[in-house]
Amino acid sequence: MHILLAITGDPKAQRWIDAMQAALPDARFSVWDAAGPALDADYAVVWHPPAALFTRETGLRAVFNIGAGVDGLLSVPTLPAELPVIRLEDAGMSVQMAEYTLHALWEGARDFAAYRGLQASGEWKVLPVPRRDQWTVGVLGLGQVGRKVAEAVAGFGYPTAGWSRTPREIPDIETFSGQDGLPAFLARTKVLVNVLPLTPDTRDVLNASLFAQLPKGAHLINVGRGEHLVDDDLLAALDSGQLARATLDVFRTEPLPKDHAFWRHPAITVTPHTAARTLRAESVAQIVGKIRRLQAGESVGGQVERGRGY
Ligand code: NDP
Ligand code: OXD
Repeated sequence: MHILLAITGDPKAQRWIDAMQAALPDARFSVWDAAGPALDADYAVVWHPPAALFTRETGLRAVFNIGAGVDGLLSVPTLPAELPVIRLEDAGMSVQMAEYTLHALWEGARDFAAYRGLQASGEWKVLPVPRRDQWTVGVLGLGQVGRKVAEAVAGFGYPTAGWSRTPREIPDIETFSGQDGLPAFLARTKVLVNVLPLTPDTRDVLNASLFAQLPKGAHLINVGRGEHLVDDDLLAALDSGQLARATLDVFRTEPLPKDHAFWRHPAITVTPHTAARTLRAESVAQIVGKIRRLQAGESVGGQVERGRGY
């Protein structure tokens, strides 16, 4: 069995190979080399792979994406339509996303942003007791990540809802689905958390019309993808007061260009696509387990439905 790694942006590909080799001692591993020959690889393990990989390696049985979101892989024009695409399922990312969301939520709900301002002016001032029932949280996307985020937030007693494509039932979470369910979901949501996958249906979903359906002074946390957000609509909503704060981890262009208005906006917090890091040990264990099952002719979870884009 030959496994090819093409992990764009990670100079430590050898560490992935070492970890996979330890679990699959009989397998052969290679790192993608644009100038190299065809390897007749059986599996590819990738992140934003080059288009040439799929024209050269035509015998692949499956491609593993070392992230939850497959938008960067599905957009590769040479990706064969029938090639199974398998993404990471949680693999330690959901708990990180929950931590990130709670931290961003508490900027407002526990007044941390306000206290920073008071510290800057040397003021000892206790703000009114926070009312948890007024900090309604709504999570767009109730998959591997969104569900964990919603459950974590609900666990702290915030009234929590979630929105998905198909109807879902989750204890302690008010659930909404489909376009018909969106207006009622937005109307009850003060803090909107986006953990949708990027698909043709969800691109630009965070726009002026959506912001207008949130209660005035709402907060946005975007940990999905930059292409979900219409940047100018966010700036306009913050300037008008329709939105009060935004915490953004993902951007249309990454790294976020130095001259982008988000960097300096007083109501925006920027982090460099780090809400959840891919954890090598967890990811390798998951991928190796799936390769073993595929080799045994069994089915595996996390297979992307190409028609719906996630
Ligand atoms: P899943 O595929 O497990 O879940 C996707 C969820 O989104 C499902 O609940 C699905 O609905 C819902 N959904 C998809 N399309 C629509 C739609 N058109 N309308 C309403 N709901 C929709 O994905 P994950 O939870 O694993 O990951 C979600 C995304 O989070 C990733 O694609 C990635 O973009 C982002 N991410 C970002 C990270 C970061 O560091 N910033 C790290 C990890 C992930 P249904 O349940 O009906 O299928
Ligand atoms: C992912 C990501 O999709 O890191 O896993 O953004």
